[in-house]
Amino acid sequence: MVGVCHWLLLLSISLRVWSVPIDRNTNAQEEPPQMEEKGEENVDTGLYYDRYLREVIEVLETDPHFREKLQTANTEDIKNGRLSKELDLVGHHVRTRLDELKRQEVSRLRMLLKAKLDSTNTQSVQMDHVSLLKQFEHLDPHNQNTFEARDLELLIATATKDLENYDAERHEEFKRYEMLKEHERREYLRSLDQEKREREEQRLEEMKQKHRQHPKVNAPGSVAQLKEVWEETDGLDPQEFNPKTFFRLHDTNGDGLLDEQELEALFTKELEKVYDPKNEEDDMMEMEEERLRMREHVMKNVDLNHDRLVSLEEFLRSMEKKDFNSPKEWETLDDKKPVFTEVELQRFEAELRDKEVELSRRAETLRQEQEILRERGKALEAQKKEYQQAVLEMSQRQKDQQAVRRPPPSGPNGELQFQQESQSMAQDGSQVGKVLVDQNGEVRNSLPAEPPQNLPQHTP
Ligand SMILES: [Ca+2]
Ligand SMILES: [Ca+2]
Repeated sequence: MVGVCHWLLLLSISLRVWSVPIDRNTNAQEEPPQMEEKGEENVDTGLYYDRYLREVIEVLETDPHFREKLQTANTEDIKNGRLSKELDLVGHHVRTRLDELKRQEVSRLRMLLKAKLDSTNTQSVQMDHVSLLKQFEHLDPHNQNTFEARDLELLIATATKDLENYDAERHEEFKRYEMLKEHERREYLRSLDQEKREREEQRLEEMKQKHRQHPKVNAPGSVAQLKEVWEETDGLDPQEFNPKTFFRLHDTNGDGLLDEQELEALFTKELEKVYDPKNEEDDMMEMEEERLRMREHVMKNVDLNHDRLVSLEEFLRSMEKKDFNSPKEWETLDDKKPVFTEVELQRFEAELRDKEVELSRRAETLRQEQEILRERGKALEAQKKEYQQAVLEMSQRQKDQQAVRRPPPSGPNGELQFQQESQSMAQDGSQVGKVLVDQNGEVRNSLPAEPPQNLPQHTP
């Protein structure tokens, strides 16, 4: 049962652990354990090739031969690539489906590359796809059309490595978060005048002290800590504490193992002593870092075979370890040195400044481009007007020419005819130029006050 099953198990556990949102503990006490979730296909490893990984596993599991091999393979078989060789024996339709998945993945990676190149404004003179695709380690870039044993080998190796590095990345992310927080705090204080700054510094110091006042935190995984969960969370009699019962009670998905999330859930009680989302002085990001530290501490002491799972046997053995179970208080993040040094902070601030400069440079380029576009738009508009004017003049000229050529209108027997318009104008002639006197005795002229505009210009 060790081997790929474990790898897959580990993978699926990791999927669940990492799918939990960062702020999951803000309401941890009200929510039932998330193990009941059925939608495992919706959770994400956080790996950028998560979907590909999942789909490959799903397709492979549809093959009875490969499935059987999965059950009997051991860690060695995976590491030395023996399992990947079994790919040669899977059914044709499974291979076709895998080829298809790989082609989709390659085309997705190409798009990623293109977007990256576009965003950095890199003009790819001759884009060498193979060498660019080499930066992705989870598939073989030399063959972009079919899924081969090498692809499975690379996928397993890369996913395992990346998953193992995940905690390290989380610590790194937290460090950056803390540096940003410190940077902003300093900038803010710098922006105040001396009197205000001193007052603010005092307020921040008080908040810090308030945060540090909390009940004693038990070392995670120690009997004292577990007993507290037994009594306060499970509501059981402390006199009847039973490690086996405790284990079963907290193996919420009933697979006989405590995985990372089941383990982390045990620390909620301790974390609540230090962090309350309602308090301004308690930072929930720090609580998550604390939870991660606790889990790592327990795994280091309890997980003897390093499969990132705690078996009942490992659990019971940990109860016997005296040094692990010493009633020593847990050193929280606040008792530790800051997670970054002053030099690291300075480097981080320099990076921030560089980014800012780069951003304003890009904003300026964009503004200039916009300006050029606007100017070009204006020129186009002017050109359009000129063109319309030319068309108007041309059609007017045509009309004039036609009018000159047209013979005078004639009656049925060839006699000349009066034009209706001029006739009615003659009848109405009495009104033209007549001065009118209105009811108030004011003089009004029927002629327009101003000469009509836009009259055709006669050029000599
Ligand atoms: Ca479990
Ligand atoms: Ca283990």
